[in-house]
Amino acid sequence: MSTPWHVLGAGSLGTLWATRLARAGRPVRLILRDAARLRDYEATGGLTLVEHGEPATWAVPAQTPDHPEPIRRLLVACKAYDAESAVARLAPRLAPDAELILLQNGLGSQEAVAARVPHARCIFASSTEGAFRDGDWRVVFAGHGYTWLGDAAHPVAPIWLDDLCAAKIPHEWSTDILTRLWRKLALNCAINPLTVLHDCRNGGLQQHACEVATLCAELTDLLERCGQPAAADNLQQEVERVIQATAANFSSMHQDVTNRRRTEISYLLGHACKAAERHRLNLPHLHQLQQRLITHLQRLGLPGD
Ligand code: NAD
Ligand code: KPL
Repeated sequence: MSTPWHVLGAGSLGTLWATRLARAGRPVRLILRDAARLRDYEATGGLTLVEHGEPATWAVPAQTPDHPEPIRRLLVACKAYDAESAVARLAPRLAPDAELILLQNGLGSQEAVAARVPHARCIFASSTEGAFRDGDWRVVFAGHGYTWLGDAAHPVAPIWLDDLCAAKIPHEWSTDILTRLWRKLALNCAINPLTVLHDCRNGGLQQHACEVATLCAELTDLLERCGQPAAADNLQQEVERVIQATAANFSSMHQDVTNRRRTEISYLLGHACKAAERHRLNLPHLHQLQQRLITHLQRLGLPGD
């Protein structure tokens, strides 16, 4: 039998991956937080993916983190702020040749995970696919996109990309995954916090073009100082293009705040501000944006980290 995919986190992306792999006949195991979640899942009977309005349920087997089965391939599909502790719990189960695929947005969590499991291969991912939960164990496939995968330390692609082809998960092996992650982080820093502070859709930022341009200039300086000139290339133009192309959408951070969920601010703006400090780069607008956002979140009773 082919190597099982252990999927840590049965949320939006975890379900999107687990159901497509299961549909393609690949062995998949969900790892749920604890015995209570496992009972609840088993009573429901499976994971439901709604695609083009059509729900389909897959009885993907599930287990808790203390299950004895060794793990060779782990898809880490929790939020950035949960990834390190969730993987640390699984470290004793990882086989010597284990590979982890890290789906987290932003930067910072990947390094923290890799430090916890120094013998495992950690593959970083950046995804433009979109999914959201519309009930327990039920996810809607909202936006078709692409997932780039890469390993900054070893450029050779893993053989299991065949499983992604079979599962019809659009993907590409990337030899510059850090550039992709930095570029996405910069886009998210220029757009998402402002949509929260101005309480608007992405298109609403067209009324705040100067603020966006000032942030893009500082983010460009940061990317260049961090050795990421390709990620800095024409950043402002790309931000303006994304604002226009997604004008009717609410950013993911805006959606988190609306749903009173913790944001991933520490792995986006927080990571950018820390990198600037490390390089002794003075970026006053980015810093002020971080302070305004933290104050705003705390006023709403949400975590500021
Ligand atoms: P989500 O909140 O829907 O799912 C995360 C799941 O992980 C939850 O079910 C949570 O209970 C589970 N979890 C957390 N800690 C756990 C633990 N210790 N053990 C077991 N389960 C645990 O999150 P999501 O939207 O799927 O996002 C995951 C990552 O992917 C984020 O970094 C996000 O920014 C990124 N991302 C999401 C989308 C999307 O459309 N949802 C798109 C691109 C990138
Ligand atoms: O990726 C995004 C998000 O909402 O997180 C966009 C808005 C497209 C860029 O910041």
